[in-house]
Amino acid sequence: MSILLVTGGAGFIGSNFVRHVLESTDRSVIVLDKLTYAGDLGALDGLPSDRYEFVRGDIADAALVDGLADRLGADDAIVHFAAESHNDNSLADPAPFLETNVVGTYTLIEAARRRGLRFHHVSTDEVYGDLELDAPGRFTEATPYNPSSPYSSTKAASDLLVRAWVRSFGLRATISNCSNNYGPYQHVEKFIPRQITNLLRGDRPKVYGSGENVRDWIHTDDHSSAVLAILERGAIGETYLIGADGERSNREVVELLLTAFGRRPDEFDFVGERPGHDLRYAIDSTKLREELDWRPARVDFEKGLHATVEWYRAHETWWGPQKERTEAAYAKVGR
Ligand code: NAD
Ligand code: TDX
Repeated sequence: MSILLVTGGAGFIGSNFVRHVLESTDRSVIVLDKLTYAGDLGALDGLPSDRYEFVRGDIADAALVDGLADRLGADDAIVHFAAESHNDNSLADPAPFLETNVVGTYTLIEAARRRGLRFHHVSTDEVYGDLELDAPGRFTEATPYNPSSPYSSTKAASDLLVRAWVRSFGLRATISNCSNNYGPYQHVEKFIPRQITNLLRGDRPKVYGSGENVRDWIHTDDHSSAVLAILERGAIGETYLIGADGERSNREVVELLLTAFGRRPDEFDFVGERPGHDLRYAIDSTKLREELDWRPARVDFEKGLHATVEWYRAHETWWGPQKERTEAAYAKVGR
């Protein structure tokens, strides 16, 4: 039975991955998470204590990381989800993004390369910048890096560190770049949970700019199954794009949510624009599908969105404490 050291395992996607691994394999998991504003142990409730251990700490703490890496062997791996993950926060204060996304990733790959450990780096499609709204074309593994925001530039930097460690030191690493995730336990600062929780509180959804910006949505369950497929069957040194053909404009998503709540589809507010707002993301995941035989399971976006609404309706005790603080921060910047 092998061990996965999962960084950021108390966050939205990391916690989903931990559950997926414990349910679908016989591996054990050690979670390393700093429990920032975005981490919550509630997302890990009820896991089997004989196969799961939680360690609170910072991925940029080399002594802590070395101590954990010393417990891993040739069949084990580090799966790296931990990040500062929100574009709007990176515009308000980029410093933690540099520290966690760049120095933190550096600290982990140094620990992995000194011990010859397998490493998987979780990244984002935002490293490629954006696509025109009306032009054809999607991101592929060959698209040049062109990040727009402090968040995406630090994720791009972390990807480049991993690539350089593969080439220079033979680090046994893979990288994945995924599109926008949605599902349970996503922080209410993000687009879909913000609008759902506004509607649950009787408020109106808030749309940036024109609402025409397009995101390519994937359920977080499918992101987890793709990361596990890459970890188990991916070729060392390779990058795989993860996506589920879920392109929707922000306006379309808000209209679907309003309809789900029995409200008129125009009952939302346009608020300020996000500086540097990327227009469109779209993923071509052919390589992952053809080489690793991966397929997304949750391909019906409207069904997944409705299930996510019901999850937030049933879990106000989880998201309620985040909501006031998040909306106060948005109010300060007019979004
Ligand atoms: P999240 O913000 O919900 O969770 C991040 C987790 O990392 C939290 O539990 C937080 O406490 C932890 N963390 C932050 N800084 C840390 C540090 N210095 N040391 C240890 N732990 C730390 O993020 P998410 O949406 O779950 O994203 C997870 C990963 O997936 C990130 O690397 C992100 O770039 C990537 N990603 C996210 C999306 C998306 O749509 N959310 C899409 C593609 C890729
Ligand atoms: O209130 C809002 N209104 C709005 O119109 C918010 C919070 C967002 N938006 C827009 C901005 C984007 O066009 O919705 C879209 C999605 O916004 P976010 O949820 O902030 O996601 P995005 O900026 O696309 O980045 C996400 O996908 C890539 C994740 O947050 C990143 O972690 C991931 O790397």
